[in-house]
Amino acid sequence: MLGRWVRWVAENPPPGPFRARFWRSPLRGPWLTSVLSVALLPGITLMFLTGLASYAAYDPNLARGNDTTPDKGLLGSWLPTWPAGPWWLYWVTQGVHVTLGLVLIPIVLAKLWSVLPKLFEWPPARSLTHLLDRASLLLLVGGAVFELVTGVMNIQYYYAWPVVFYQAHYYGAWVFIAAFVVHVAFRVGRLVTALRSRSLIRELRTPLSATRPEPPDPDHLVSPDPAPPTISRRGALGMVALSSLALLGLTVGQTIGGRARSTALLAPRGRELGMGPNDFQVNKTAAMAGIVPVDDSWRLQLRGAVSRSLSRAELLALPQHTARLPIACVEGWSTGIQTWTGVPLADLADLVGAARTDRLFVESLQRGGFSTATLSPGQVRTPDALLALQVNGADLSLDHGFPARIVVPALPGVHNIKWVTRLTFSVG
Ligand SMILES: Nc1nc2c(c(=O)[nH]1)N[C@H]1C(S)=C(S)[C@@H](COP(=O)(O)O)O[C@H]1N2
Ligand SMILES: [Mo]
Repeated sequence: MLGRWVRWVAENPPPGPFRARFWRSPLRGPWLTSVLSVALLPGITLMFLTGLASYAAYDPNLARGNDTTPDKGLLGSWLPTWPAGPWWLYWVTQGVHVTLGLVLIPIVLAKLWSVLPKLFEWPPARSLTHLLDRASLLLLVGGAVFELVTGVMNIQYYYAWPVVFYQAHYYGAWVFIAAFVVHVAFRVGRLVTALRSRSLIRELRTPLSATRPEPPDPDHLVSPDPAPPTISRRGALGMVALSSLALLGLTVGQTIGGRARSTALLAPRGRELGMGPNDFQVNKTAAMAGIVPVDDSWRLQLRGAVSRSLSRAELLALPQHTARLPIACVEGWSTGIQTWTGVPLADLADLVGAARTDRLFVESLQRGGFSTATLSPGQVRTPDALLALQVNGADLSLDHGFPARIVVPALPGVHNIKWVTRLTFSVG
């Protein structure tokens, strides 16, 4: 009785998208899906690797001020310490991560469109394996959408949920990549077969008038009742490629920085002009951070084996070092290369008898927000790591961190603390 009922349900899908004839695009088919997959495969791999790099760059295992994720356990504790060079390392890895993430959006959407009928497969489960396979797709599609949506929300400063962005984005990435690996492993055979079924070159030469559906496939991607085509495969692929190129063109300028920034029309903040030599992008202005103008009573507090305090004039009287470095933000934008001058962090460490293996805890006049960071011994001791007092030959502006800010090669922007008030060197 029950068996007959189950069979009846399986043979009678509900109306609408659950019926195969609902899907009529003549372009859907394993070849088109596979071409989009091949474009995504290296893209997603690179996204995952640069994303890992991004998390590692926070040096979450240095604790204090960096990452407070509780129970990160195996997913975080294995991360190596982030190096202090080459100087462009974070600029490139994070620029690639954010820009590529945007560029992949049209391809991901096209890929989802190409397999949309599978979402409405009927019956929902034919067997236990089929059910597990579909559940893994839920993690795959859900994970991809979650990562893209949270990523875009973050770079657009739209914090709608009370979760810390990078924790959610990081854990989401592991869920997604696990589902992705399973997905690729189970489908790579079909992918190769489908790619061999047509020549890409020939397809790119086929106009609309000669566009025909792919032959019926075991996965039922090809419509059983295709409508006449209204766009060729090359037209569809071209549309996706152009969308990706447009996103690239409208965002990459924010990573390059400098004059290229004016081309980044999709960047959430325009160009916040500083004055004269300080005329480069400001993320958090002094007003936004609640910083009031700092006067001559400011003194830098230094703590190590001994404690000291230095006025700005005393800091300027110490040997000064100049380094040309960009500040590169996790959001993918950068200040472009600027010329920073100040006291090497290593000199300040020596001044208070810090050990070569000491970490540095940085604190700002600002309260809350991104106002503290812990730097590794390697970051403290690299020659271009500075407590910067000047930029491009002039005193730092208040918006860029006057009286003093941290500038370290390959360090994520957020750790280049502005309005520094205290530096504490210690074992941890
Ligand atoms: N005290 C303090 N320092 C800070 C920030 C902040 O909000 N407060 N923002 C950080 C972030 S997220 C970045 S990307 C850089 C940006 O530097 P800029 O505003 O000088 O361009 O400063 C960092 N230093
Ligand atoms: Mo940032």
